[in-house]
Amino acid sequence: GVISAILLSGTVYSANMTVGFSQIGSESGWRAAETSVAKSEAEKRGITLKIADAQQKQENQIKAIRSFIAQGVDAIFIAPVVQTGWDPVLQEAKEAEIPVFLLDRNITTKDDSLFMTGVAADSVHEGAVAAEWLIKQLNGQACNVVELQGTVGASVALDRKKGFLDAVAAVPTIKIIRTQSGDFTRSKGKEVMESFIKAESNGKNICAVYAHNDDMAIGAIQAIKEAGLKPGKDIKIVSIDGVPDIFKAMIAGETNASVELTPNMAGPAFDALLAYKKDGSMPPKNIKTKSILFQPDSAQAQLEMKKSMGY
Ligand code: GYE
Repeated sequence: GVISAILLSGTVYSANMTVGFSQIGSESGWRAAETSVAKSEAEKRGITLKIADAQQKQENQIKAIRSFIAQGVDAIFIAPVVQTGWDPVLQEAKEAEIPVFLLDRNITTKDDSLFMTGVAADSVHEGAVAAEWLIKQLNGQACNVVELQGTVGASVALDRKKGFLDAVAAVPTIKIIRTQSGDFTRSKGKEVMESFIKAESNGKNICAVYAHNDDMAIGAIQAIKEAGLKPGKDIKIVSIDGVPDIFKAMIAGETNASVELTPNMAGPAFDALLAYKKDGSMPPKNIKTKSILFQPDSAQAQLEMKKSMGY
């Protein structure tokens, strides 16, 4: 009758559900967008979302996860700042029968049953897409590349590095002459780029920047300008994320390409959670989002689309 219809509809589960989200911090524009999309996706489904900001520290994430377990939340979402060291706290969640969903970064674990699914892009592929753009642009011309890496130990930094390296390994005229972490932030990206410029004949020895995210690319643009060079022209730039500010930089002619990734990581995780709570159905171990490269010709349209989506 009426009661079973309500039970079967699934909405009865979402209405009273609480999800704890251990977010990394606010290092980048992409991260801020992910947080705000998570809030609106929760609201759409009538789910209560509690967000804990870990300020880039795994120990803060572990504390937040323990507190979510103590509160008896219905599920835990984690954007894992680094790749290793999660098994003990995930074991605690498993013992408390709280399903865990990973967002936007991966972990290495001995036991895959410690999480339900991970929603993320293929970061090795993102690095390869960035490299292929550069290889095509250069068309055989020699090029010294500097690399701005993401947070040390983060899966996305390791994988974006690997994907790019593997692709350029086949092209002996492309050399990565310097590489360092800029921690995914604008300020660190700028600082590291300044030191690269100083060490490489005031930037004249640098042909291209590969930044693991847009914010570091934006920092690099500032450093290049301050050194009296033209970003996007004297030094080519390719990065990852597709945030509004990088499209603005493309429109200004100051950067060349970005591999977009959606900030909507929470939506697919909520859907997987609702399906699981409804009838126990298990999601695939990985839910992959797309990676599409954008260049200045489509920057205006992308910027408008992002705006209309509220990013
Ligand atoms: O690309 C970057 C960030 O983990 C996919 O983290 C995410 C990355 C994103 O802060 O901007």
